[in-house]
This record gives sequence, structure tokens and C-alpha cells, in this order.
Amino acid sequence: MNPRYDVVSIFPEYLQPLELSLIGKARRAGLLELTIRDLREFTTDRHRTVDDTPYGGGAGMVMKAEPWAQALEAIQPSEAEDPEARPVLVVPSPAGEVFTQRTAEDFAREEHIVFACGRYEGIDERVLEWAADRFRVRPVSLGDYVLNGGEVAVMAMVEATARLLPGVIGNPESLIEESHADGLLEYPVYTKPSVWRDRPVPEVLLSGNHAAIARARRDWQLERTSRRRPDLIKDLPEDALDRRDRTLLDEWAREREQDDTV
Ligand code: JF5
Repeated sequence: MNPRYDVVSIFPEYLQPLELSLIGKARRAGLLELTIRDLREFTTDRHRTVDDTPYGGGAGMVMKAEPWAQALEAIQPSEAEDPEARPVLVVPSPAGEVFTQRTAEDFAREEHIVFACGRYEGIDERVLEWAADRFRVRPVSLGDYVLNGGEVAVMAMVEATARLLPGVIGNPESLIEESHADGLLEYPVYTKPSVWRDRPVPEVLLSGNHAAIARARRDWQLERTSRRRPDLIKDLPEDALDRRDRTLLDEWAREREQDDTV
């Protein structure tokens, strides 16, 4: 069955970009269902109040529990005995587990995901506790920085997830190439003209020597990763690096040590 994604926000218009381009096209093709809901529709007071002051004091406002419970009950009326039968409730938060390609791959296997966009200082914590009988609750962070609300994080997570669904990407070759998840950053890419503003494309790419091209690209991946993301090199499994990989990394490490020694 095609997956369902529900997004709840007090700014449903912020989510409109999801209707465009790739995701919108996938939606129109019936590859996924996406429903964007306004949290204020689940309020019952005249002012459609969604926030209140924090117990214990402190800056800012907190999202009230009851509108969230009403919205989540409308989306998922029943509790489920089997936790695996429960939909996922994703709550974007700087205090969540970090979203990675692995998370996107996990999400792409889910039948139903509900995204709860918080604003202000966040949602009353009791909502997440209460929701655990209906949902597999996952506070998720895009990274170590603060946004004004969960909407932008949800757009990133829905796009990263939906593009992995069968039929969404026109050329699935590109997905296979990416999923060659060797744990390294991608190599740099070039297209015509072969010389642009006095800058030639690396010669090896014009050689037609496929083995040499593959090795050069591997070297560039390693160089880029060791400079920009040394944390990824540390996390590589023992067998991820061949002899030449190790030699290159040692060489660059020595060169950089030299540069640091004034
Ligand atoms: C948010 C309270 C949610 O700021 C974020 C975020 C940062 N990384 N990933 C998500 O979410 C919005 C802000 C404050 C709850």
C-alpha cells in the first residue's frame, strides 16, 4: 500500500512547497497521500488558543496539550496493542535523535507517519507521553541548531523520505549510486565544456580508462571527506578502507600536521 503522511501545523501555508515539484507530482500520481492540517481546527475556544505560559516560569510560550490530543485522535482514533501496528509520530525538536539517511530509509518503509510541527518553546511534554498508546513517538532533530518551528524540518524529512519511495524518482539508478553508502562524501562532478574560464576538467575523466576514473573518484571522496567531515572517517567500519585509501589518508594527515606546525 502507498504511504500516508499527515502534517499538523499552526502555519499550514508554510507546507505548501510540498505540493510542488517532486512530492506534488508523486502525490498526483497516487504514490503517496499527504494531508496538511491546521492545529487551530482542533481548538474549541473563541480565540482558537494553541499556547500558554510555561509552568515553572521561563521565556516564551508552550503549546497546549488539548488541541494536540484532539488533532492526533482525529488522525488516529484507535490505540493499538501491538506497538509495531502503531503509526509513527515524528516531533521535530532540537532535543530529538538526529535525522540521517538511515532515518529516511526507515521512514520510507512506514505505512503511516504523522508529523507534529511545534512552535514557541515546544509542545507540553504530556502529549508525547499520552500519544505513546497510539503512535511510535519519535522526537527527531535535523541538526544542532534552532528553527522557529517544526515546519522546515518536516519539509526536509518528507522530501528525504518520499524520494526513496518506488516510482518517485524518475531515474532509480541515481538512488542506487547514492545507496552505495560507502560512508564517504560524494566525489566532485563536472560537465561540458571541458575547459571553462581557463579551468580544465581533471584529465583522467576524459581518458576513457574506467578503472583509473573509479580510483580517482575514490581518492577525491577520501580527500573531501577527510577535510570536511573527519568524523565520518573515524566512524568507517574496519574493512571500508583498502591499502591505497589508508596510505592516502596517512599522507594527508602528515601534510596537515606539517601545515599546523609553525
Ligand atoms: C522547534 C521547539 C520545535 O528547531 C527545530 C529543529 C532543529 N533541528 N531539528 C529541528 O524544530 C523546531 C523549535 C522549538 C520545538
